[in-house]
Amino acid sequence: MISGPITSVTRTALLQARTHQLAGIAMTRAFSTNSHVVKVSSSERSSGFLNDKNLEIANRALHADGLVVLEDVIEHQKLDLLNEKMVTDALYLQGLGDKGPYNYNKGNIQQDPPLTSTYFDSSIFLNPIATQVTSSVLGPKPRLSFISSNSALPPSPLYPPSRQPVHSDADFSHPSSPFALVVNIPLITMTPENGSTEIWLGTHCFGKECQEGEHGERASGRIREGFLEQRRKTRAPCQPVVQKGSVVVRDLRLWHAGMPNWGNDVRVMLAMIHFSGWFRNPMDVNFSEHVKEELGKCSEDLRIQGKFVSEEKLLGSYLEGKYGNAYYFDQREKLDVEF
Ligand SMILES: O=C(O)CCC(=O)C(=O)O
Ligand SMILES: [Fe+2]
Repeated sequence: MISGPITSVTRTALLQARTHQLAGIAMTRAFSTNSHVVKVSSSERSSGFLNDKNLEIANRALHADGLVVLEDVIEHQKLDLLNEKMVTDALYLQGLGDKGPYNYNKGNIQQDPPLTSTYFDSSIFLNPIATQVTSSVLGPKPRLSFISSNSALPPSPLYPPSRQPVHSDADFSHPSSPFALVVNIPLITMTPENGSTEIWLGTHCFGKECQEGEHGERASGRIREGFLEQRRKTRAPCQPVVQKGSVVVRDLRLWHAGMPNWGNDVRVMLAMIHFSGWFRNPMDVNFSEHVKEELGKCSEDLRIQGKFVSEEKLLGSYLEGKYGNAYYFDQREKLDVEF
């Protein structure tokens, strides 16, 4: 089944008008502030492939908006098992305070999932529908070189509610064609109350000229105030409700912001990055050697950049990750060519 732009929220509030002058005639084009949602059927889910029409929607949404929501992709039970573990880990990481891997503020934590025999599940981390969608934009066999998550924690007296600045995770000069897509999987339904990410649809077309803060700084990639002001007039941001079981595919360049979690539950959102084969991102992911076989069976459409370490070593080290902007999302051997 195909659905167009989100229908759950009042549509009138979603449409903004933009006026174009074309050959002297005023034309009005409506831009929705909400994202396209593809409802995945049970036969698509079990075959691991979207039908052609749903793939078209996903592909066109990524080109036009820089984001698409795929609903009903992941089994809830699988998310629950991982969530229980990752919520405990998130609280531990937040407790590290200044030394912890927080992103912009201490209510938002960069957190790696344990890629061990108990928690690794290919239908989550290597989901074939997600890969079908990303490779329709990035080209065949995207590189998977980053598996992590962003956790929005409920406020506490020590860490009052705080929002991130609007930013792009592509905090470096980058191609103007799509080169990287983030596959986000929230482990619970994500709402404005529990810190659903603020997204600025259509902003994947902007470059580093809109940003301040250099790569390597904790608060890099921030969008300058003047650009935000201008963009808000054309297409305002939104904080979508994303149902549990959904996969959100987002262009790495898209402007967005982690928001305060006003609820009681930690909101963990997995983040796998798929890079185009030609984009020479050098990162790699640590997996337990116990998942080697499953990884081998499910990875023919992805080029996984990974290392296998013993389960014991991984369990002792997977929470030693860095904050988000410390990772290298750029490529090596950058070309010196003007486009
Ligand atoms: O947690 C979120 O909703 C987004 C976090 C984020 O964008 C970041 O830390 O770079
Ligand atoms: Fe971000």
